[in-house]
Amino acid sequence: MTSGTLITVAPTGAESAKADVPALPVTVEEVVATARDCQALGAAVVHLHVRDAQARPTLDLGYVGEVVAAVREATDLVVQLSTGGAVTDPFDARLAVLDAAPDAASLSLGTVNFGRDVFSNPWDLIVELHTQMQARGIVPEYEVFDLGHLATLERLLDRHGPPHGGHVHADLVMGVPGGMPGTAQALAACLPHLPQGATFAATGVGRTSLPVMLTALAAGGHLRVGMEDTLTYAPGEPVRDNAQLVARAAGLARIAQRPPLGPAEARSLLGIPRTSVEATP
Ligand code: KMH
Ligand code: ZN
Repeated sequence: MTSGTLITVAPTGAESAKADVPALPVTVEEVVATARDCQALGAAVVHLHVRDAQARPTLDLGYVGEVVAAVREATDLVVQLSTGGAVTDPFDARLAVLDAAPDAASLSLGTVNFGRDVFSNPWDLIVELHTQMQARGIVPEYEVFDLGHLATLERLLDRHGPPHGGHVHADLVMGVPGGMPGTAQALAACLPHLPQGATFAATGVGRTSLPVMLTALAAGGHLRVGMEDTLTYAPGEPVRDNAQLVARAAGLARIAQRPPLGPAEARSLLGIPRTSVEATP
């Protein structure tokens, strides 16, 4: 069991509108401020979705590169870009995000219903993301929305080799309407299917945040929290900001006697060197 807890903050996501959630960080300044606050409270990784000048989700490399550079400048956090984007994003644009040369990037392991939408991740896209990340020295975080996605991970590693850095880290994204439920039983069912030597984090969407977080800590796992996944702190109480969610996760990790890892410890766990290749201009 890993002694400390890796806390990832996913501050923005692609699903919520700024007009509906005024506290959502969408500008470069807001994202940087949130990233700084969350690092101070115990986050070591930031999972980024980027917004344009109208606060709409975008994969435009101009916007993406600007946020990556600004967060790197202001924090020591591991910068993990989403290659999932929004459900409407085309595959080529999702792949092109890797041109921004983040430290890490998410890699979703299968297609899943996403509320009324479909989050499409066919095998060829999975392989392309995996092999491009290997070639570019970007560390993947494998996103698992359902148990079958772990069978896909096993097949991927078997056919295409380990990720850059050699360490496999998966995030169980639980409670998406269409994916596996955010329950202790579902999390426990995933554990025997993780590759040997892999670490895992878990994310409980919406009201599954707390049960998933508590189960993950008990099982030796790591945590992802943030306004991408959770907008209600307690019944009837909207989340104030990302820092509030990171503070709660860090507090629970300390109670579990697995205190938050700092960014340097996170890099060593994930196999990420301190200085990654600079983004291509
Ligand atoms: N926005 C979701 C459709 C990821 O970042 O890799 C997909 C997602 C996963 O958030
Ligand atoms: Zn995401």
